[in-house]
Amino acid sequence: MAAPISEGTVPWPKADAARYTAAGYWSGRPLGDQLRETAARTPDTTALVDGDRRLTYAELADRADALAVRLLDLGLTPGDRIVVQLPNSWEFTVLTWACLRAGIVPVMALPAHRRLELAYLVAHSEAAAIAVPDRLRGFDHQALAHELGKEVPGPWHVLVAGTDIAPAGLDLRALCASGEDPAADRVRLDAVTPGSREVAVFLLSGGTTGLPKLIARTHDDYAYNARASAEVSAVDADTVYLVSLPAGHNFPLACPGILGTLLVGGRVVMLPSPEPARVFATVAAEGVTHTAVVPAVAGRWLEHAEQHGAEPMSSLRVLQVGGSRLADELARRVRPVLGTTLQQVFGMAEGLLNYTRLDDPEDIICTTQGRPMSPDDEVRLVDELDQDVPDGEPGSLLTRGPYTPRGYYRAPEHNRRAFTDDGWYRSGDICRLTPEGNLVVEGRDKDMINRCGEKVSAEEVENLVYELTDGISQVAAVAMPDPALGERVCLYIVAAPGHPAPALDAIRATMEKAGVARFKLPEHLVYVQELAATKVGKIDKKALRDDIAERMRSGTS
Ligand code: OOB
Repeated sequence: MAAPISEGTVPWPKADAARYTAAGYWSGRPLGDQLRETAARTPDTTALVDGDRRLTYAELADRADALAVRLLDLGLTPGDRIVVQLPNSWEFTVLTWACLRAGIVPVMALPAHRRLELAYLVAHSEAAAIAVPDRLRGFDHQALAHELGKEVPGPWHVLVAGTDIAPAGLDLRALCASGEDPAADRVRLDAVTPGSREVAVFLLSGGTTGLPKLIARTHDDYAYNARASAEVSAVDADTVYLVSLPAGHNFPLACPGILGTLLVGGRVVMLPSPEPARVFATVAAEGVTHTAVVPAVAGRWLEHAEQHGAEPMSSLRVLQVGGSRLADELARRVRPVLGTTLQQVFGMAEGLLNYTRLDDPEDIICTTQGRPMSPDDEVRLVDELDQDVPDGEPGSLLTRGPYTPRGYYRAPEHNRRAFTDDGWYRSGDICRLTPEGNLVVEGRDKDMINRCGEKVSAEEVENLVYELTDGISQVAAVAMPDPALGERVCLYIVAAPGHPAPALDAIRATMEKAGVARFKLPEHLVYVQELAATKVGKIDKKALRDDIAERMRSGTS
């Protein structure tokens, strides 16, 4: 039997919870109920578009309810976990909505994850099911999903979106069909409605440790996250929101993303990737008004518009950019080239969201990462001793607030480091506050590589390389600057005495074979006799980052 989720979560202190409720941030209503209510208000409006498939609110809500009931009939019970590894698709949205209705908790994995990541997520969340595509980009997700079940002690359900479904799998599309009796489904689900303080979804942390952490987001906090985001980005019933980043990321899921748009009666359009030609055509065809991208994608879209014209983007009112630092120079091109308002978003799956406001002066929009979304977000910038830095000086960002949980799921030891004793989350971002009260992200003091918005833990990569590759005496993974992706993973290696230095291709192949997601594989190697060390004898990552940046500049890498 899987342990109840409540045993692994860290609740907000009672006084804070009462404060957030009194202020109206926490509504006390689970997300599934709130979505149902929107659907009841605008049943005939189109809610969801994926290629040729268009679903009205009534159709979407009824399909989600039917799926929720079928999941319960399969033997899943409220509180059970399901790993969701679906590409951007209507099935993703129906399944997420269904889970929120039935109190089944989706664990938001990424299509890029492979055996190592998925096995860990299944084990750590004690999942009873997984939802996968049959195949994607040549990879057999279905076969892997069945294999993962061999390690699961209890029943294991594999839900497959696609047409090529093995006999042991369940056809997710069939499970998403409209029910015979929507009213009966509703009654059945009313009986299992989750409490608003219960966990709604598990998000994955960007991670600075060996393994990614799970972030338990409650119905109350996540609904607030989505609704308040909708307000700051002017998402309403007239909005057409395009999803092209992986939908399981917090940004496209709830900032305001899919959930924020559906909560206010807008329309969600799903595309499998942010490839410019397809995006431009879809924006024009669907009249997209809002979308969210990482800086690397914004750069590709700007280039595309400069080459082919921005006319197809004329309906786009707000381009949200976040996930990694947007260069001021790129930011300044958004309005002139695309004719749209840029909104910088500096957020984290752990909670805190900072937004530039749509009516901020252009200079603020282009040179800062905005300010906290909620009046009750608390932010401190501190030095190494956790003392507040003087105004305007860079410091390490700590935060608490109504949608920032107080600890990771089932990670008490890690929580002692990642949170202060009084509940502040240590984001690891080095920021400075401008006189107007906006944050500028200047760097980070966490050991992570931000590859095009995908976060790679240096420690995780180092552990894998040690484990999988012979002949290595020391290894350090560091961020290497990259014009297209922002950063890539670079390895510094000291070969063991008497061993030939291992080649990059061999290291990558071994890691891939072991089941590591491709975006974590090293893309560059530097062999050295020894690794730079700090005064206390730790590997000096900063020196290594400076070294690789210098090698790139001078072309000696
Ligand atoms: C978003 O969430 P995560 O959890 O993948 O990553 C969070 C980290 C932040 O701590 C920061 O290091 C970095 O990503 N980051 C940014 C940034 N936005 C995120 N660094 C500089 N400038 C930005 N604008 O990445 C995320 C979650 C919700 C909304 C947007 C992004």
